[in-house]
Amino acid sequence: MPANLTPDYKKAEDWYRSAATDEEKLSALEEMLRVIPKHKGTESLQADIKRRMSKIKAAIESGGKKGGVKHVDVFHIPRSGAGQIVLIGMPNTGKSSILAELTNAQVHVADYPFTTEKPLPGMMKFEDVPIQLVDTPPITADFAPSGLVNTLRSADIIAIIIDLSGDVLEQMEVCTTYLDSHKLLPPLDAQKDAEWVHLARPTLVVATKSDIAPAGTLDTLKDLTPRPFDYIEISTKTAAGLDFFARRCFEILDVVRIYAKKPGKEPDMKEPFTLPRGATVVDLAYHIHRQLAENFKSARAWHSATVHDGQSVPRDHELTDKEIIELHFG
Ligand SMILES: Nc1nc2c(ncn2[C@@H]2O[C@H](COP(=O)(O)OP(=O)(O)OP(=O)(O)O)[C@@H](O)[C@H]2O)c(=O)[nH]1
Ligand SMILES: [Mg+2]
Repeated sequence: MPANLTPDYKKAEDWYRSAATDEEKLSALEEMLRVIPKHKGTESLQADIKRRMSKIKAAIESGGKKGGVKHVDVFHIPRSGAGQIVLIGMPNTGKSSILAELTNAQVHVADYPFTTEKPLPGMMKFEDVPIQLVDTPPITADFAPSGLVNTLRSADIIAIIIDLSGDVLEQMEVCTTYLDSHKLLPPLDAQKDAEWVHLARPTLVVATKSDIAPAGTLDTLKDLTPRPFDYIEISTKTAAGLDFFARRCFEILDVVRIYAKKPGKEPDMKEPFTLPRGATVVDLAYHIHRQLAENFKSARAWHSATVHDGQSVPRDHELTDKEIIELHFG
């Protein structure tokens, strides 16, 4: 590893490591090449970055070709990490600023509207759990990019971004009307039996710019919004509420994190697996390796809420958050 790599380079490299798509990897590699200190000690690393860029470019081109025409759906963002949170909001409300603060993605923030033109993912961390945030182009009362609904459909959580220094009721109206028109919001009580219930995504309202908001704005918004949304107030300028935002996303995703341990070895405490709450030891085995899982024999658990450290657990043992699990295969 060449010495003298700068924090900017490390940030771009972290972005590359957490990138979910080839397109995002390519953007991160371009950034790595742009910021890498140019001296003799980094020459082979620069060459290596260029090699990786050509390989990814080739993969993007061949993968996207259909009958000779390249087809890339920029609105399709493959899910990655413990869950995907897609941000939606009117122009200039602070969507890209949230990614800029909480992820390594190099998004464009500006004080004029329509800065963001296509969705861009980045990885946020809650404790040791990576959670994917997706920035999107803005919507207005008259316009929304036609592909946006595809981005939203794959979301585990939709985050409605409301700028507290603007007209909050208009923003809420525009966002909920758009989401409702695509059946993406949980139905109001009167519509409980509606057949689209399964299409709706859990929704969180993120009220931004709390540092410059007139007092009481969020309370007015809550009082005048008929839906029982979960609200979080943040400022990307002061960082107020950002930790809480990450925690709420983790809680709403309702996943457990599990540290895997090989027999006779220390557990891997760096990269937990995340599974839906209620998942069992066998689900974990399948999650780790579908083929190996067929030969699953037994398991032991540590830091479990229900058994002693190192105790054998049955295949239907329900996993709890932060458990260490050792799997044995035949
Ligand atoms: N005071 C204050 N300004 C903020 C905050 N968050 C964002 N801004 C500013 O608001 C402006 C718009 O921010 P962006 O993050 O680009 O907004 P966006 O929603 O991504 O905008 P579009 O891409 O046009 O939809 C920029 O000038 C930011 O610096 C905040 O918490 N407090
Ligand atoms: Mg933006």
